[in-house]
Amino acid sequence: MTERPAPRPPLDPARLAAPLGWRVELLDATPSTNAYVAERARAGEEPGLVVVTEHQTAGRGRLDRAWETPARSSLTFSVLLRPDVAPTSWPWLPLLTGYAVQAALADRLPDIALKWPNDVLVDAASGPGRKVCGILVERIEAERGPMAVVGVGINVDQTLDELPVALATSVALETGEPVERTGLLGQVLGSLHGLLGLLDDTEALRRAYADVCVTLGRTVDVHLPGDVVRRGEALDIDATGALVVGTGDGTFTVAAGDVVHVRPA
Ligand code: BT5
Repeated sequence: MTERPAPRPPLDPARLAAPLGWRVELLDATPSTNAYVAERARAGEEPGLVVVTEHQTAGRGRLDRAWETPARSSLTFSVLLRPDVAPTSWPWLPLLTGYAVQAALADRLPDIALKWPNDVLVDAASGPGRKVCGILVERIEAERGPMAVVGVGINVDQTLDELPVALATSVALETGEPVERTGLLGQVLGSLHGLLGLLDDTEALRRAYADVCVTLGRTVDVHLPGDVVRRGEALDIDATGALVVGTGDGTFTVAAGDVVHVRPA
């Protein structure tokens, strides 16, 4: 007879260390924390709301892709923000979020890295890597101006057969140890909250981001809408957070919002 695995423990809001001024709400299940928080924002919610769910049943990725996670296996949450920065700095928010997640996980996953624009990967130094976290930042028009819904999905405790795609992993799979999700959630929220100030200094953010970004220096295929693929060497991140790609004919830049995929060539 095969032994049933022990049920996964729930998150414990009483033990969650939430950043000052952020209000954390925990839902048993919801289709998408991004959709839920966007709705609350349109209904007048103030920045600082954090919604976490134990079971996201219709999680969204970029460009209508799906984000799939079994109940209690991961961290799926969204933070509502009203960044008080110039419109040119907004594209940095998803990159900053990836940076904050990698900073929070770096103790446990020393080879964690970012793939531009905002995939958080492990073991990506010489290959495609495995995705441990996905980020979806959406801008919404609320009554009192634009707001950002910062959505984060971190694979924490999934087993290999609970991951929806081959090049995915979870923190527990990588470390071989169980992970206490409430503590990790507190660390990730603290990291994001603490690093948000970098939006005011995008040059410092650019340098910090470039340091942990495995895309730079690689030959990449940039997949654009309409099945257009452009190959070149990823040279730099520019002041707006766009990727600068060198080709035999010069350079081109591509903004995070315009890209379908960036893949090692
Ligand atoms: C992302 O999109 O990576 C953004 C994912 C954001 C999820 C969070 S969870 C909280 C919040 N609420 C939401 O509804 N969403 C946000 P993208 O780069 O488009 O990657 C999506 C692709 O990743 C899919 O097409 C699959 O190939 C793959 N994928 C799906 N689930 C995955 C998982 N758990 N781990 C790794 N890869 C996954």
